Amino acid sequence: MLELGRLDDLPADYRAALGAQNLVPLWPSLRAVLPPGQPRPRTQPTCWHYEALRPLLMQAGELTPIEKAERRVLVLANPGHGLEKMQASSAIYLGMQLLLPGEIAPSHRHTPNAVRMIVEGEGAYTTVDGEKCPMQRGDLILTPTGLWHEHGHDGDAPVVWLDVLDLPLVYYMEASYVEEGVPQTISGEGSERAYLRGGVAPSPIFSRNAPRYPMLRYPWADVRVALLALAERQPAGEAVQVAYVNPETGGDCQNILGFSALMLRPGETLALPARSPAAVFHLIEGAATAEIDGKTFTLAEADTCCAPGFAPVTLQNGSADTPAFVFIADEAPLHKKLGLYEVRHRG
Ligand code: GTQ
Repeated sequence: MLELGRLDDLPADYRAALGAQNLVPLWPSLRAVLPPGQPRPRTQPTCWHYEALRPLLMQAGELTPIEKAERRVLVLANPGHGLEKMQASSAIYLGMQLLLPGEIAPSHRHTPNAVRMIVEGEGAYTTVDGEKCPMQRGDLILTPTGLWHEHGHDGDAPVVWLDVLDLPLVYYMEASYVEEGVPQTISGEGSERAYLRGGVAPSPIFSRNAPRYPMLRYPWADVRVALLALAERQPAGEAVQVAYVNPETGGDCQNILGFSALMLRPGETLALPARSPAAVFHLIEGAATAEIDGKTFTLAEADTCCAPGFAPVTLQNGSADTPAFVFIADEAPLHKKLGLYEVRHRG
């Protein structure tokens, strides 16, 4: 590829004249914005170990009352983007949130979509659009764009969850904002039970009015059962993976980020192809290693790591007799909608 002219090849007075008219020459930056062959992600393979993070999160509980935080969160920031950008990848934001017994994180709604993956503790709940969603370890709770949500805690020990938002993308789009609300009136609970049996959905055929987000809570107990059943019939070498879908459409449960759960059988190694979207891996149960672009991370329970787009990823169960369960968030729905989605199988 031809080497192009640089900015400092140009006379200073010419550059100043361009700047004064809000003009920029393309050619000194052409290779940076259109790199050959594949992107040059800022996103770096990065791992956040829960054992190291937890004491700092608990310290935040002592240092900052909930009234002074609204959401008491330590953000898992990718150094490749600069910590202050609070990004795990170009579109993914990750945060570990702490709620102490009796605390309330008040009702609000915002344009970014959020989900929570519950990491630790009992007795907390999120109320989403009037539905009370109890939090148990491994549950996935959606708070899609525009829906009111607040968190409360009736238990007696700290509760921690992982927040996954598309905040960096929505912020970049200059579309990010929040509205404050009032405490919600709880109108129901357990709507996910209507979808518990695959193949049937609530269907009063004379008044069909499926909600846009019919399922807000995906209990881990149910997802785990589905994975174990799948593992029995899936040929060895094929991934045991389920997607969190909208049970009305079968499509992704949210618009921008995709979510799935993966089981690694005892001793299993899974070489994933390089794909254009960035991805996040969070270990729900067991022990595993993740090799991302040649960097290997050892994952204990509640550890989280992220992979840039176009990076080959190899996941390995660290145990010979126990399965490992991984929660995955990725930018695939976004890439597919934009027509940018690519898979590159290893040569
Ligand atoms: O719990 O509503 O990590 O609004 C960042 C922004 C969590 C939340 C975050 C939020 C929330």
